[in-house]
Amino acid sequence: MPLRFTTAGESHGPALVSVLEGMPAGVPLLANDVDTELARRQQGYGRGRRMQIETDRIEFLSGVRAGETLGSPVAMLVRNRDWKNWSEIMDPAPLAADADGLRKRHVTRVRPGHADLTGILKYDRSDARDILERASARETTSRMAAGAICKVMLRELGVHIGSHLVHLGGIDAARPETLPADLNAVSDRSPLRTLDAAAEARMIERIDLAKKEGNTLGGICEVVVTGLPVGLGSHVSWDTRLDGRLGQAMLSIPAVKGVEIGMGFETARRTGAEVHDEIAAAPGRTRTGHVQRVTNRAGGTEGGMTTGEALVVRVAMKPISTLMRPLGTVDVATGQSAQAVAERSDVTAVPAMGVIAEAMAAFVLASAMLEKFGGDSLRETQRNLDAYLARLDERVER
Ligand code: EPS
Repeated sequence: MPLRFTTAGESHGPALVSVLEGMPAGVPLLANDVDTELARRQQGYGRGRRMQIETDRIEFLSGVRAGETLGSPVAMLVRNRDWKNWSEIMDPAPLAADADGLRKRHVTRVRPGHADLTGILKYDRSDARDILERASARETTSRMAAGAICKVMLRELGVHIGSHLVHLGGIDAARPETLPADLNAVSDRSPLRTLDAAAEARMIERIDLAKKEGNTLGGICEVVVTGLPVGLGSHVSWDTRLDGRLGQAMLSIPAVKGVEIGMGFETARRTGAEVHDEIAAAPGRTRTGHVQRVTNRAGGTEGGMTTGEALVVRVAMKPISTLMRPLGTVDVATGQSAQAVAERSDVTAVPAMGVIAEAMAAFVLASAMLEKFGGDSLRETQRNLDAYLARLDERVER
């Protein structure tokens, strides 16, 4: 069964829902494994007041028993604590008292850059709240829940995922030559999840300034995955190439506008000799097939397959489209020009985006692992992985 997940929930509705199907039985899983990931997404300097209201906690509704997955769909619920302030606005029942058919807090001064305008035209709505509640990046909480389980499965198979912020609002963070072995243990200690303390101080000043100006900021995070075996994904068809699948997953994160793997866009500006990674023998490195890329400019994929080197994916997020000093727009109720609505929001959510990108990478990689190794139980998946690794060893022993 292919691994898949679906999410449901509005930002100010009663709860967010996530259903993950196809996870093998026997993956050790505690609510805390998910809660820890949910909490990581809630961090980050530059978030607004909403994050002080919410303390995201998972409730398993199915698929987990006695600390292990059962192989059945894992249904999960995260309640919105802010719901109590929005229950009337978000009430599914018709509001008879609404004289003009519009609810309190309705939105007609649509925000440039947001889903507001295109959404109401496409779905034929008069209140952009019908669109923005689902377009809100609050939905990524549900993705984190599914991704957290994928991460546990990958960890059991020797694969580890971390991330750090490398750019914010025009300021680059220096990327150390060698990343810390436990990347998140270091990046999670930083309020911006960056490894460069000097850049961090300047980024914080930049965020404070943007806040004063009623403006917002974007940035770039880098996801790094270690321990992958060579050969996940495939060169054979367009939709089996792992790069393409990672790209789709990353670009589906709200406000994400660009994805690079390894050297990414820079490869276009360089010669072949400056781009391709030379290969050297490296006996004992089973997961790469007993070789080593002398450099890892490819970022861990060749021909749409993992090489076994670290997978390096950079993800670029545009500035959030809710500005406290709003941009010009059209009020769709009157057709007149207006200032866009200024809803409570964040100055930046780039640190959170990096954590979400980890979750999306976890889902894509767990899917690719299960495609290659199968297994209705984790033990079976592990056995099949071990047999593949043994074959990689055998090839060099000949
Ligand atoms: C968001 C606006 C803000 C963010 C929210 C995403 O929420 P609110 O409208 O309630 O102030 O805090 O992010 C989250 C709630 C979250 O959990 O990340 C938006 O419009 O996208």
